[in-house]
Amino acid sequence: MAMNIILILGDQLSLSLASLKSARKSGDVVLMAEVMQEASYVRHHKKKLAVVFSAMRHFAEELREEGWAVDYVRLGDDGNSGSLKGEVERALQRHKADCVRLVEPGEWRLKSDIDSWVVDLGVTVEVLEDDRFICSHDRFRRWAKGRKSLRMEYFYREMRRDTGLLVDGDGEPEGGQWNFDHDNRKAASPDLFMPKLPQFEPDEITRDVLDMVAARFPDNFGDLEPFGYAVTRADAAAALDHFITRALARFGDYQDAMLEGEDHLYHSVLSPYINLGLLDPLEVCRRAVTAYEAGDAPLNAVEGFVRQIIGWREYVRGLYWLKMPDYRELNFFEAKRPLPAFYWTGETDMACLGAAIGQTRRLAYAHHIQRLMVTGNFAMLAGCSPQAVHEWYLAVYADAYEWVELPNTLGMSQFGDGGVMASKPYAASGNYISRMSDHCGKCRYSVSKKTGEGACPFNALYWDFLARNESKLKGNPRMGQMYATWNRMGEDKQREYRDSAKAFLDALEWDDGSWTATA
Ligand code: FAD
Ligand code: DLZ
Repeated sequence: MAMNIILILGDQLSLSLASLKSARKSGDVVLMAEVMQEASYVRHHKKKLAVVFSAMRHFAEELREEGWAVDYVRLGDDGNSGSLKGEVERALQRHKADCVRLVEPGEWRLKSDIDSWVVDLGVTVEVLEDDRFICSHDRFRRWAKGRKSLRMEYFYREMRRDTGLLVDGDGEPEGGQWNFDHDNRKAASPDLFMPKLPQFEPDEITRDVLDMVAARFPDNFGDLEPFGYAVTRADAAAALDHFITRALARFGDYQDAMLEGEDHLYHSVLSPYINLGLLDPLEVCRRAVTAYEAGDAPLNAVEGFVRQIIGWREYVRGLYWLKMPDYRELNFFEAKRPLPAFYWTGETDMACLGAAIGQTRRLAYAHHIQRLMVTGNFAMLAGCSPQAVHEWYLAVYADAYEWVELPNTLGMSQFGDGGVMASKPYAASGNYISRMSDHCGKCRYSVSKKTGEGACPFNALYWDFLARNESKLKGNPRMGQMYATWNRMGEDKQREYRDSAKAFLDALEWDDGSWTATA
């Protein structure tokens, strides 16, 4: 039988991968390749590069221990062509093979590239569906077909029934409700006990990767060290254990909270591992449900956590493949500004933004509400182009891959799709941040001051955003109350808000492109 090259991409680090299941340990060769094409399509955070490369190298070792023949190409290896296509071509020649098999990539960009390989390389290219997701492309298309609105909630109920998670024998939801979100909006207070996140000491493989990233990507965003991410399946499992036993019980209550000096509160920080393939999403959910069944975590926490994974995560992936490639270009508000320079430098007097961007630089992590209601909200209110915002999110987080990042950024946080994902924009003034965090007490700006010098910029930006986009939003039934308030305000007050927003935006320094220029 002829030899096949089994190409495993950097975010496909699962022993259960469909391409491995269909391969022969004696006869086929696994190819993994570090290439500049993937390392530079955005200027990834240094920690993201280190997590991916180190996890890839550890996974190659694991495969060898399992008896696979692995051909691993390092970024600095002589002759590295810089692209996946080039590395496949070289491997086909090295091993005298004429068939490459791989699991479909997570990003449209790479899928288009792979589509050209059959012709360009003149070989057989077998692309298998990624069955690590619960919902297949076909299943999602069937769910979406003919629906006027593609709301996550209805999709999620089907995933609950499909997986049997938190449903009884009649397919009815545990606790009588599908969703306990209304219980999950408590503001955090500083006297809460926050579990410290486990830190994993870099081993020799990781140290080599850290040296390589430091040498080759010195100008990329973010701090490379200290580095404490898990890069093996065993350490990712330890991170999951830690979350289930120490944090899950309070995950629901404080899901939307933000607290100075607390980078993750009761969030799991598991997304990098799930997205890389080190943890299986269904297994993660089952562990949470087992904790509920054992009486170790309440239903609002476990349902909320399970919803993020079998609901949101599967839903955004389905939506991405349903709507791409056009989705990436959508810009409902026709917003054109670049990002403020402080998204890259972290230099801002706004305490909430300073905290979210500061920890993003340090850790390549911010939790959902920081991403949605602080950096996302600000960028939308300021009129930044959703494509510029997308590029930032894709670069700065350790868990960022376009299939999950783009719908969350362009759809959920920027309303760039005009309401496919969200029924109204996630726009909020300083009051929201004040209610959900303790940032405002330490901020140079006053959240109770609405306009002028020293007022929280979110306040004027919020009304300016509504005024600017009135023609696009006033027909939205969920925005009616806000426009009624705006229209009752009177012209002088309205002008004050708009002038205040303009003065703030005029004084900002904007990204001149130097941070986003790729190699
Ligand atoms: P937890 O709060 O502990 O949630 C548990 C798990 O649920 C996560 O690990 C993740 O796998 C999943 N999850 C939660 N929310 C979502 C969601 N909205 N979409 C998909 N999965 C979800 N998530 C990414 O994995 N990669 C991204 O690039 C990404 N970009 C985002 C950009 C914006 C603007 C926003 C608003 C959200 C983005 N998210 C992204 C979703 C979410 O913010 C992260 O998954 C979450 O913050 C990861 O931290 P955690 O592991 O502590 O999550
Ligand atoms: C993110 C990433 C990086 C930084 N580098 C590589 C790489 O060198 N080789 C590789 O196979 N994969 C890498 N990845 C992950 C890919 O970018 C990812 O597979 C695609 O974006 C599809 O999700």
